Amino acid sequence: MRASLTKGPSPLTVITQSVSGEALVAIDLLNHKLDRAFDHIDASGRGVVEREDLLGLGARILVGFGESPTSVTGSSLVDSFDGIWAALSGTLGGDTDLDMSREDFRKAMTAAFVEGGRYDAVFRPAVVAVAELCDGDRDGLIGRGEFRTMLAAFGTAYDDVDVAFDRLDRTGRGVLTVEEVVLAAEEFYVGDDPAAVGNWLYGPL
Ligand SMILES: [Ca+2]
Repeated sequence: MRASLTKGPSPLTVITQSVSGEALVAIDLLNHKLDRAFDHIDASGRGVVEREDLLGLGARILVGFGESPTSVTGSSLVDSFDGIWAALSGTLGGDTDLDMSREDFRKAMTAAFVEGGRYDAVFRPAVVAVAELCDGDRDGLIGRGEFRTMLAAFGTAYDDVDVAFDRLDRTGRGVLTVEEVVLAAEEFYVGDDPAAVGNWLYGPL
């Protein structure tokens, strides 16, 4: 049966109970997360995003950590964010100056990274760059404060950061590993498993 979908405190599980069919549930979950990702980029709430908006998200992350966009770390983050935009716009005709609607963004993310197989080559490097920024002393561990600095750039509410951190910190150690955050991002952006911990990367869905 669908026990894995109907237990647990996520408000999304309530929504999914009314949807018939496992495949449809999975698509709804992923689209819901992609909409959240769109909102992270559309910080001004215009309803469309352009290249500068995605680079702006990268810039907010860098500012949060006091990292220059021209440092080695900073430029690798900027370059990888630019690569994501190029891949997305490439699925929509190739004009990198286009305005992307929420629906366009869903389609492009799905075409490039969910179904298109470009996640590892194009998206993961951006995730790794962000996760490594969170690990300022390079010991492989990310504390709650560093995680909060990252999520602030995404516009995540203060309390939701704590919810996200506690969900991702499966063993209750009080720290996350860089690898855990990188895996959570993959589960969030291209995963359709309703039970995946990574669904909680930005707090409750
Ligand atoms: Ca660390």
